Amino acid sequence: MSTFDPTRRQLLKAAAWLPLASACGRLAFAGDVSPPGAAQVSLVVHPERLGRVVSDSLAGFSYETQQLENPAFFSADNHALVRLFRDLSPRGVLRIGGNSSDYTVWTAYRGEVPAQRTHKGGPQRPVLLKPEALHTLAGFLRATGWKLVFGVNLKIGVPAMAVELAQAVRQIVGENLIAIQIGNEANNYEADYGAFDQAWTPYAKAIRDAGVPIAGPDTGANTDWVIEYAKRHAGENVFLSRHYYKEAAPRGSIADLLAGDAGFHAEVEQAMQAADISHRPFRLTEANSYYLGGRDGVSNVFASALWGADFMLAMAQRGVAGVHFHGGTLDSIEASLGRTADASATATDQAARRDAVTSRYSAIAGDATLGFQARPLYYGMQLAQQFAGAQMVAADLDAAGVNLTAYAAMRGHALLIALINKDAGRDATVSLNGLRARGEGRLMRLRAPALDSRSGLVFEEGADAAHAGREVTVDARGRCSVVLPRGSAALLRLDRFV
Ligand code: BDP
Repeated sequence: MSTFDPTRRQLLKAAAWLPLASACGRLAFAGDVSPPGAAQVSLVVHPERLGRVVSDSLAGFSYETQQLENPAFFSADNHALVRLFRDLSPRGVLRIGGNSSDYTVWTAYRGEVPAQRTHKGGPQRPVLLKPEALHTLAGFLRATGWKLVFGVNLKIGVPAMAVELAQAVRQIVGENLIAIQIGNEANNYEADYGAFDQAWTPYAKAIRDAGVPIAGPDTGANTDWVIEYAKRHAGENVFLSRHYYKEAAPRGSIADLLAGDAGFHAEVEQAMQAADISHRPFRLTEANSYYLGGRDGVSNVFASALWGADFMLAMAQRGVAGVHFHGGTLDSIEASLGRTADASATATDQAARRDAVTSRYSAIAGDATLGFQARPLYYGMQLAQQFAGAQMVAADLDAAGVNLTAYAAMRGHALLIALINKDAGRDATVSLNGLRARGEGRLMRLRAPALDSRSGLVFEEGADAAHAGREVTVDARGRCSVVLPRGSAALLRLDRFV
């Protein structure tokens, strides 16, 4: 990245305002100066206009089944990975699946498995899943408090093996298994929904007859499949699902990612209608910025944190129960795409080596040998996960043309407001109205030196919620203002709001 990059220069300039920037109400107003040229944004909060209750398990992860080939990866002994999961959420959901789940051979299965035809863009060899990997996975789930959604093959066409694997997962993981999903993105290999349904039905029947819960359809990009599946099968399913990626790498850019995806929001609303009618949660069981492994310099930089926080909250606002960001080691993702990883971990410093062995879009970097660390996306997830269990409330935003989003929710007696300035060029002063007069709380910022920063991120949410970030006070007329530099986000928590 060049230091002559104007975006970076402006961001650094804007960052210089940060020490002054958390003015909110009378305490800090005296010291607050709006950066010259900052757009005047207004947000009116309507706590009486209640929206969706955000799921406890909003933040989730998705990994390839191939990741289980090394039973040491998802293991209670990986303390750093356990901590990263727990710190993100005490009630998260881990989805195991991806392309490699459709190529997985369960080694305890004694029946015939047809020779698998490899194809361009898919795994070149079957994944061999051993019972030991399920045992260590079960330990990892116990250590983290997370639950499991597990994908079995549809593509191979061996329901008997899928049933045996589903039963083994259920037996070994126990109550921590939420559901089995059958087939990964079958829209990529079944001609249409009817063909999928026909192939899926014998699997679903056999797995359900074995007493194991199912979910689906785990389609890649077909909302119409979700709707049709809900009509036919919702009653037999624990939840409904599909995936999301904005585009295929190497297409994509920071500007493209931060522009958002209004078309997808509309699709989610349709899927949610189907989910609501059938009283089933809807989860994005696999999602990330750019498929085909992610885009370097976009999926793994600070921009992905702002995108991830905004994406999760936009989904939560529409009622999506979970967003599972796909990731894992570079070799697991590259294998899922029929490619060989070129993970030249030659760097001497540990952080760079962990980064090198990790897929570009993964929110966590590292492996069982090198240890683990958070990537930028992880911090964005942390911000959004603060809304878990809260109830969304209406907030009317006039963004004055700035690419800025805002979300408000009530949790217990506290009001939460997330402000995300995704604009690379404009700082904003957000005037908040409709707050409780003289309310008090904390303002926690999510920031980094620049949108393309890979490190140096700060999310001021500390373990000690009472002292995280900065104190803020609302004025006597229920107003306060927050200066939000370009390319940064903030979480405002006003305690004893009601
Ligand atoms: C999804 C697949 C997953 C891939 C991912 C990608 O389910 O296995 O790793 O795309 O292309 O469609 O990055």
